[in-house]
Amino acid sequence: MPRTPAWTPSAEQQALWPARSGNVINGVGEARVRRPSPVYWHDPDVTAHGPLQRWFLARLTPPVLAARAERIAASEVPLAPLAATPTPRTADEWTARVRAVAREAGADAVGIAEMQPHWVFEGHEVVQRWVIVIAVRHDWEALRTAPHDPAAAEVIRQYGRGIRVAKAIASAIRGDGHDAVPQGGPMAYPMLLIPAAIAAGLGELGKYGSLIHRTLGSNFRLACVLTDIPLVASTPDDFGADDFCTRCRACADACPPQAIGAEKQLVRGAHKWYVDFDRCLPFFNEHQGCAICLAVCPWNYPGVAKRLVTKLATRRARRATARDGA
Ligand code: B12
Repeated sequence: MPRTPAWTPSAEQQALWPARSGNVINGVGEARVRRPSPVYWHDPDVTAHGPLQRWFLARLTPPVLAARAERIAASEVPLAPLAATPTPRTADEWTARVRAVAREAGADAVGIAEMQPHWVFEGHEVVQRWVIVIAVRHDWEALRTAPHDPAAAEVIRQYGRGIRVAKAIASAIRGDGHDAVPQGGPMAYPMLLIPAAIAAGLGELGKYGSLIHRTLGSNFRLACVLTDIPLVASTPDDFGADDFCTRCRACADACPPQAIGAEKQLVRGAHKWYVDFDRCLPFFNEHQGCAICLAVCPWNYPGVAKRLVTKLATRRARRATARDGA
């Protein structure tokens, strides 16, 4: 299929565009592993693209503003007080409890990873040892309308659900006498969620820079909880999505600003799929968040993820047999 013709940002956005490239801020081409620099969804006064972030928020339409009000209400609910007597539990017991609370609170997936310093944005600090990562699914019928209002409203509604689930987990841990801190979007800090989610066994990085989970596809939002209770780390889940993305061009062909490349790139010491920030952001901004890449991804069509996982496992087994027989 031919690529969608190139899209041009409005004059209004072009006038706000900073001299500094977001790709340079993100460390494209850098071989050294380093912490990410704040680029977007940080304090707009301290980032080069801050004026564009303000412009985005000033243009939200009424359905999106209604979802935003729900999301803000969820983020204002206070955490449970820290109980005076800490409940002792083993790492296995805590892990089972955290998973149960997460599911009860509505998480569609949950995983645990040991915190890594290079996930934390410059200028921020995470002192806790563990990160509990949760995923909450978007309603598919709403999400598939991207880049239109229903998808934008759904994304924000799920930010609200993400923070509600993260707070439920943090409150349960605090109720048992141990501290825990929730993190939910849309603001980015203190840490990057995707590398933590990969380490926590929630899936693989897709060509379009979002995470692909073996049953949810990429049709979800992430949130997390930081804590020091003893926990058991999950195992990364490599089910073949990366290989699939190498052959698939659905997102790259459908992306109006052509922000998704065919090849992986070196970014802050990791060779990975990378979305061109300078191309993605203007379209994202003009459409209250876009998400066309999620809407066209085969992994997100209802019922498809399970079939793809089976197909990829069969392909792998066939390759292994051919190798062993060679
Ligand atoms: C800033 C931001 C954006 C910016 C810029 C992204 C960019 N590529 O530069 C804009 C506004 C353009 C954007 C767009 C989108 N975003 Co966004 N974004 C974020 C945010 C808040 C911070 C990420 C960031 O600063 N990236 C800039 C630099 C660090 O990017 P990077 O080096 O290329 O790293 C990216 C990935 O490669 C991965 N990553 C980072 N380090 C490493 C290391 C390894 C080894 C690997 C494998 C991966 C990996 O994480 C980064 C995610 O952008 C995160 C939430 C969070 N706290 O993590 C959500 C987040 C990544 N976005 C998300 C989504 C879904 C989107 C959109 C589809 C929009 C939408 N309406 O939903 C598009 C997709 C475009 C894209 N993937 O880049 C989701 C992803 C959910 C999922 N299924 O994985 C997140 C996690 C928000 C959430 N809470 O759910 N986003």
